[in-house]
Amino acid sequence: MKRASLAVYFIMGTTNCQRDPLVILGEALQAGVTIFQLREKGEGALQGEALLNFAKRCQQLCRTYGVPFIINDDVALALAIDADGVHVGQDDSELAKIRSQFADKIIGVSVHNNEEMQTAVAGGADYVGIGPIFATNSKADANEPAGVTFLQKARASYPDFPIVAIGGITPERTAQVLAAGADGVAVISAICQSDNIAQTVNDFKK
Ligand code: 3NM
Repeated sequence: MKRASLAVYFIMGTTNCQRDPLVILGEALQAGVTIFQLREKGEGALQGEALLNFAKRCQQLCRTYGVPFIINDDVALALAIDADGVHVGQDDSELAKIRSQFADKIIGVSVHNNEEMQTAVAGGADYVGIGPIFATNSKADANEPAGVTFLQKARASYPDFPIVAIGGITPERTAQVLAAGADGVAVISAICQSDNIAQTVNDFKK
């Protein structure tokens, strides 16, 4: 995948939203986010048919804007609706199996250390996510904030590999994260909860 696609990586699920999620996604796409991940988690998360329908509507919106549509964790859902890719964590099923199911699609993997990064790269990941860089309220089981130390190491070891940073990232913190070697920032709350998504996405892009 092109490293530039990771520039402003918007992640959202219905439980992250205080307004209509599809309106929020539409505003974010209109404002120029470069990739979108549906991450439907937590209390009150959609399931079954309702999730399937919501995912299809998100996918449709992403297609309108030519933005890749990624599904978090749920490989079966990603396959069922022919999403552009999946993002998996360390607990999710084996990368080799997922790679074989998603031959030409995007696979992202969350990594936290060198060993996990090596395994992800060797296993055919298209990009890795590194975090949480800063404290986050959006992931119940997030690790302690790690700062940019591992991000810098990862970039030094893999000069050309697509890397996105995640966790507590705001427009003000973006320059620091990019300087440490990230190709882009993955963001939930700073965009979802913004009163002015166009402005916020613009600030991230700057
Ligand atoms: N993954 P916010 S942190 C989904 O560290 C997710 O792997 C993380 O949300 C990781 O931008 C995180 O609101 C939440 O902090 C990011």
